[in-house]
Amino acid sequence: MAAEHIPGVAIDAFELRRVRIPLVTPFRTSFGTETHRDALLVQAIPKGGASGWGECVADVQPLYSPEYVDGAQQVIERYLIPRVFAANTPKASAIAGLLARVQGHPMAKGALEAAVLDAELRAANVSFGAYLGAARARVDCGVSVGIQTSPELLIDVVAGYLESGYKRIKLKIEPGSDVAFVRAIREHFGSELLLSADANASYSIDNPDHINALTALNPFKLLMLEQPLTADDIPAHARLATMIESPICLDESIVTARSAAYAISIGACKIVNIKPGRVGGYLEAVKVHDVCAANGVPVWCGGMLETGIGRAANVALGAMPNFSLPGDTSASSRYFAQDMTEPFVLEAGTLAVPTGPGIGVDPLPESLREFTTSVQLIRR
Ligand code: OSB
Ligand code: MG
Repeated sequence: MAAEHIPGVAIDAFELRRVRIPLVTPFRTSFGTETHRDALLVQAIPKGGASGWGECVADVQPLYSPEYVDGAQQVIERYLIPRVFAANTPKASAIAGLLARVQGHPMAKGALEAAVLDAELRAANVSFGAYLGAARARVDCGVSVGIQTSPELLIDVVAGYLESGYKRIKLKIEPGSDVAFVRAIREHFGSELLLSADANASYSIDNPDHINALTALNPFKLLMLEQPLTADDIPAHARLATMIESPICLDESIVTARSAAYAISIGACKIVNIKPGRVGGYLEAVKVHDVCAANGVPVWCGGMLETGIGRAANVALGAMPNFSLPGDTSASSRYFAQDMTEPFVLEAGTLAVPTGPGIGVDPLPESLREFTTSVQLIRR
């Protein structure tokens, strides 16, 4: 379903809603520990018909990327929504162009575009999956496991996820919490386990201890090593790729389809993690998918601890043909005791692509009541 065939919808107002939901277990990465998901939900309210929803994946602190949720909300209110309103009834496919003059802020832009796109698709009675060209009804799921205090504890945590049916385990690592943890998991669960590691940019190519540690991962046959080095140094990843055996996957470095094409062309990555928020929205995410497909580079859908709103759209994206590796799109229960939407439930290691109009899910009234911390209505 090409974008040109979906009519635009006149948006009367946007609601910016903050929700704060406790995580079932703290999530520790090389850049910090999260105990809650503090999300910004963007609701595009048309004159008539169903609202569209988008989830902004910016975190509370600017540690994964320069964006942070308070800043995202402010930039949406001050600089993004006025441009959308000034254009009258822009289609979702025109929004990235309207916002291009505003530098950066991909997560803020992506959330606004997602809300408008969802409103359009609901009005046209087309599901996100159908719109994106989903190639399958269910997507394979992996799980991203936070840094634990000991390898023994990590084995217990991973065992629990494998019992639930997850098809791939991703271990968060950082210098000092790497080789012993990966070795413990590989030795305990065997060579068949699809196992990857995500460093969140915490290693330096100039630090011999760091390079020794990454080289020491070679025997453990990782499916991939995700974003070992700083986001803005794609060439360093190409150099590292000649020094280690683990295939490199880029996350933070890939901010546009252009950067994906560049990274692939210089041999900086063999796999790409696609996060719609990081690249400025689902439409740019499709372009990243297409560039990778054209170069024979497999992709998978990353995650940012989304609520059911963002998850629904991510699962639809993950059903596109070149999403050939299990994603970080885990079940609701991996994150929350109660989600914003009906929970996404893992079955045989997969989640179902929603089939209803738009993202196919709605926030539950009781979750809106329980988790909302503020609401801001911005009228045309
Ligand atoms: O690097 O992929 C990452 C979560 C927050 C920020 C960055 C990352 C992650 C994850 C978790 O790995 C993915 C998820 O389960 O949503
Ligand atoms: Mg990552």
